[in-house]
Amino acid sequence: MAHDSSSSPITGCPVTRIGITGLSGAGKSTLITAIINHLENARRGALTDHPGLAAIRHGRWHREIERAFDYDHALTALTSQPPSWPESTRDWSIARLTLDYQRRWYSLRPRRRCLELFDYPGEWLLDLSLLDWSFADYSAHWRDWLARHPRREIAPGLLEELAGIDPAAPLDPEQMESLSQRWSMMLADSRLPPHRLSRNLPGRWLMPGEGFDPDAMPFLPLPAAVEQPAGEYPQGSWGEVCQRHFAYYRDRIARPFFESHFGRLDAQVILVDLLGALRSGRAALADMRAALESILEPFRYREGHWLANLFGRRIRRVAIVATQIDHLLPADQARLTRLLDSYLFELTQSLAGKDVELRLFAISAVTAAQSREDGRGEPMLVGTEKSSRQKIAFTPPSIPEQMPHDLDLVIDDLPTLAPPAGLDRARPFPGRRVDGLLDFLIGEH
Ligand SMILES: Nc1nc2c(ncn2[C@@H]2O[C@H](COP(=O)(O)OP(=O)(O)OP(=O)(O)O)[C@@H](O)[C@H]2O)c(=O)[nH]1
Ligand SMILES: [Mg+2]
Repeated sequence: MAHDSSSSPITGCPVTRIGITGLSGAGKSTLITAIINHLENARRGALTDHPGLAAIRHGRWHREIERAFDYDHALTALTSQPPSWPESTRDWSIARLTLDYQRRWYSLRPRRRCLELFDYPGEWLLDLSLLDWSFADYSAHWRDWLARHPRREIAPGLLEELAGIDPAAPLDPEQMESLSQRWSMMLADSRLPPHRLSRNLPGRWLMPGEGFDPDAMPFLPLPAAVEQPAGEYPQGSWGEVCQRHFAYYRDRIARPFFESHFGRLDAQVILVDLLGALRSGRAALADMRAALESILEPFRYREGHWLANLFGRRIRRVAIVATQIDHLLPADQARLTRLLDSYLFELTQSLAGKDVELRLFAISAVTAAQSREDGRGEPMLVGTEKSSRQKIAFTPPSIPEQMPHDLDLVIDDLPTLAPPAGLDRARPFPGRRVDGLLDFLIGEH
């Protein structure tokens, strides 16, 4: 377990803090629920496959803290008849647990640690790239992204209209309002199927969180501002207003979030919907990988770089986790791990030898599909369809072991499943590799 001299305000025990993030719908809340359930059921064998976790006797979740992760609510949803997934969450929360460990043979002292799982939207993590940008950099990135497929088609004409704005001209409030609306729609559409793109900055346009209103201080990228990195614009002009609002967002909204939370994290889990991206194909895969590269960029900086200090100094372990692999046949689940490895090879290489240990996982937090054989002995999966609640049988697409270098890979669509019936808090939930992930994060080796 990571060594940490800070201690928890409620119990006085040493604390390990782990950030858990992923874009909306990646499976954060379900995974945190499954982790708590596994730790609560340590005595019932939920962790026995891992020697690094064998000393954990008991995990207890704390309800009584501020902004507590709503485990009660998630349990109610998952264990009801019929069961449902936890509700979507819109802001950050903390799941705090105390873990009681077996005493060491030479010691009479009971051992206890505190574990905090910090659940926050991945959309906010993506804003990390923006912390290092000027308004001209921001405009340049968006100029490039909007010029390329599929964003070009998602928002036809938007780039041309933005490019037509003279940053020195007085801002037209009506045009600003209509462009802001199209901007927000472009971000929302980019995130959804069929596109499933990841880099939808600024993150708080999609996921504002408490106390932020994107309409109060709107800004748009202005391609014509790219040529003027010094950015001296008349008062009230497009350039002056957008640049000022951008700087406010970067310095007063995005940065403080990282400053108050990141310096304290020991490990970070980043959930990715790899199966979703594979259904959308090359552009989604490329965008997701670029997003991961920019998030992990601070770990590549030399010691002393302000972004490295903010983010990387303390975090020693990073797990990139493909979720919901229960949608695949068991043999394909194993292949997906190798595919993830092949997909992120360059990223893993670039962090080798750095101060951070990066590990890739493919998991299912709560397994919702069971494998069976059809009449001809062919393997298939059965589960309950999420919206109709009908029992379904399906043959999932097979997964290759390697990612083509040009990312030219698409798989067929998959059904969305309801949670399995019969989940009980007092027994470990069925899952895959939740314990392996925990072992990487907190195991004693
Ligand atoms: N089959 C399966 N589906 C899952 C699993 N985990 C999550 N899902 C699906 O993914 C959806 C989103 O899961 P959440 O845990 O709410 O994801 P989140 O990242 O917390 O989402 P937001 O709170 O909206 O940001 C669920 O409603 C399920 O449909 C899993 O382990 N197996
Ligand atoms: Mg959630």
